Amino acid sequence: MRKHETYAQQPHIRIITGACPHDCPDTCAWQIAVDERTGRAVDIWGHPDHPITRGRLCGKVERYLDRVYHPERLTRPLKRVGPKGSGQFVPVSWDEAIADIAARLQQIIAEYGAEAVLPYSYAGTMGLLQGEGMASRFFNRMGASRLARTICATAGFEGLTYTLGAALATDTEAFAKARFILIWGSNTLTSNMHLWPFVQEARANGARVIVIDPARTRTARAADEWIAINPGTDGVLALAMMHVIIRDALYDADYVARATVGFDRLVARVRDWTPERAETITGVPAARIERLAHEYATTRPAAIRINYGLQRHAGGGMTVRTIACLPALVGAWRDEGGGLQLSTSGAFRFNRNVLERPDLLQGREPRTINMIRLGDALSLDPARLAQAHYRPRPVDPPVRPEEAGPPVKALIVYNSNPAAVAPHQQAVLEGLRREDLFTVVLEHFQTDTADYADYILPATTQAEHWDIVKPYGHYYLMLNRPAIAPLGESLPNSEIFRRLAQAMGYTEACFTQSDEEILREFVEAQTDPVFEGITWERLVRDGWARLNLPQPFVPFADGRFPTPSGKCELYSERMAEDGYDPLPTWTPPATRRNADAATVWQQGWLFCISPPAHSFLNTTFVNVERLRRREGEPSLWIHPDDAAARGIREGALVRVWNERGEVHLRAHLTEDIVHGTVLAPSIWWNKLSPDGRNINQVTPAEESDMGGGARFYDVLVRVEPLAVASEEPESTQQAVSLA
Ligand SMILES: Nc1nc2c(c(=O)[nH]1)N[C@H]1C(S)=C(S)[C@@H](COP(=O)(O)OP(=O)(O)OC[C@H]3O[C@@H](n4cnc5c(=O)[nH]c(N)nc54)[C@H](O)[C@@H]3O)O[C@H]1N2
Ligand SMILES: Nc1nc2c(c(=O)[nH]1)N[C@H]1C(S)=C(S)[C@@H](COP(=O)(O)OP(=O)(O)OC[C@H]3O[C@@H](n4cnc5c(=O)[nH]c(N)nc54)[C@H](O)[C@@H]3O)O[C@H]1N2
Ligand code: SF4
Ligand SMILES: [Mo]
Repeated sequence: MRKHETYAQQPHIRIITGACPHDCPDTCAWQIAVDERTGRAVDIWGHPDHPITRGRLCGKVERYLDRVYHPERLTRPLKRVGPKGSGQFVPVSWDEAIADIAARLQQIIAEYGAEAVLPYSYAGTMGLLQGEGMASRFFNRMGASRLARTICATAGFEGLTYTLGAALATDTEAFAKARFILIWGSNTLTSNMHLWPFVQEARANGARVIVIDPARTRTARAADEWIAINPGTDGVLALAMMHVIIRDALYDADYVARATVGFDRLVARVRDWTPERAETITGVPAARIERLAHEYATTRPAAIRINYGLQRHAGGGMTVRTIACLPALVGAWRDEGGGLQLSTSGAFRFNRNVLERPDLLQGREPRTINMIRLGDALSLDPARLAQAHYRPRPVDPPVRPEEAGPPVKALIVYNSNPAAVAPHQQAVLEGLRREDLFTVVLEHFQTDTADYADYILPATTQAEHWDIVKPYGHYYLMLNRPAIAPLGESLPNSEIFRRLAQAMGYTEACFTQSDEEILREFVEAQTDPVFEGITWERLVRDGWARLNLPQPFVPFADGRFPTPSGKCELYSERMAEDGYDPLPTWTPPATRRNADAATVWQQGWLFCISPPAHSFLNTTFVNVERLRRREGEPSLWIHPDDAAARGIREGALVRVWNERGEVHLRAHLTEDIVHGTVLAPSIWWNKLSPDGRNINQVTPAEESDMGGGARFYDVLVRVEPLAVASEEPESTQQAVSLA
């Protein structure tokens, strides 16, 4: 008997349906069993009826209750007593904390203006309410600095949008119909496991599955074939595939004529991108590129799953833009089970104004800070602060230091752990250590970031609050109901901002609405046809609702794209206007800009990527002991040849460093990573790492090409046995500049 059936027979057990809040494409529907005698949640499982969840949660969220009831869960507001970063706090009452925080913020606003307050958040919860819902009302009313939430996906998202017009994608269920599946820069079994059953179904019907990745991930092992590629070179592979497809007339002339613009110019562009040339850059043998292009163009339906892993490079936006041209070229969008999936989020055409209330800005236009530049944003040097301003496109003018605005004097962090996840960690920590910076952190746990707070405010988890979650890996809108009462004195983010708003003297009615009222109003305010028939009552009853889209949803079968031209833009006028090459091209990683890979390697550098560890979700779950034990310890995958050249043996502690910082990791020698690249499964907590640091010691805070996106995987490091003393990191002035 399955869990829900077993529990349904126990009179004291209540079963509540909710939605996983995590930053994961799958946005699962879950069920939680609560013992009504104690009010305690006793079990959690995947909802058996949800079409994507299909009764299964991942190994992390199966342990969700360990996290909810973790002995170190924050249950009372805490006020700092020791020096910044020492992690010493005493409990205080909510009234005292809220009153003091409001007074400090008022003081800062009076002296420096509201832009001196910076909210900092990301996707600790993907819920619309506990995410930016009440928080943006609060910060809009205040006129605080705005935050560009770029740390994950903006480069690829922009690249995709230039090409297709919106983040629409092959339906997840439709992957079962594909006969050729290219998993490109995605570790599906780790970061998107609910796609896999559809991939398996396709294979049972004869589909071939190929993974393109610098690492032989568990997904690459499970697939039919692994194509090993040098990081940051996927654009080259795509250009060479287009070269072959056009040269051998394998493209879909009818679809191209009907549904694309710029084909002739694309033909001229890819003429020089021969497989032989591509081999020297990508490391993929020319013959393999030929075969890949033929298989892709001649097997139907053909689906591509790309994820955000391949766009964490200086050319990440252009890479996604280039790959996104492939399905139109071969007409793959015609078929159910053909096309491409990066994100389904573009289908959720929400009107968010009723939720986030931009009208509360009342015409003010506060500066926007790019979140990946947190170290610069917290600097008291106006030149660095100016660099932290959000400039998503090349045509956006640089900000002069005298235009940078006030220094950041207050930082309010929620749903994020920047001391561990943000790049250029030393700069971030230096900022967080400022004694004159007033920092408030809303959290479940005393994270690396919370250690630097003046106040830590205990927040509820998804088991304890209401929300609506918008997925990016399927087309079902999800409702989360609370299963249990808040633990200790913890409060939902929404309630914390509600109380802060009242203490600040914000009297608008939107600061007194309850969570359910807000969500109901939000659902009822949606007018786009995709929400037709989706009511609050229906969400409460069922827990989810498929968008009002045809099933199957084959987004571009008719050849119409929501771009300015109405077609798939192989040539994009809008890109030209924004300062980009209007045609697909290769924008090399910053680490290859000044020298080719061979030179980089000769000088002793290695490329370094740090994709998701299987048992963590970013830094969430690192403190759940069972999951941390399963992950082992912070490690570095290194090719045996690269290890031998450095005298590194299996299991040795190594020093991984560059001019930004260093971290100590345990070497794991393996041919599962391409030669010349190292891989550090991430993201560990600093304080749960043996040397108190993580891989973001070495990652750069500079932007990628589009959307101000992050460049986590575009970095060079030196690796050496820890025992060997060495010279200090060299400066960027040498032949190869770090990026
Ligand atoms: N278990 C787990 N699941 C997660 C997360 C997690 O931390 N843990 N994180 C979540 C988040 S925030 C996100 S954004 C999503 C997606 O997060 P992504 O970062 O897209 O994660 P992956 O799907 O693991 O894909 C990354 C893969 O891309 C490969 N890669 C790195 N650089 C390149 C490159 O230049 N080219 C190619 N072809 N491949 C490259 C890596 O080796 C890795 O296998 O996953 C989410 N799901
Ligand atoms: N080196 C390296 N760095 C990376 C990446 C990488 O691949 N390599 N990946 C990047 C990517 S893709 C992303 S998305 C970012 C992720 O960065 P973050 O979004 O900061 O992700 P988490 O580390 O999971 O931190 C989320 C925090 O929010 C808290 N939280 C969760 N729910 C709630 C809530 O309801 N209320 C409150 N107040 N807090 C809550 C959790 O306890 C957790 O500490 O990291 C980026 N950093
Ligand atoms: S993290 Fe992803 S796979 Fe795991 S339960 Fe949540 S949505 Fe599902
Ligand atoms: Mo992410």
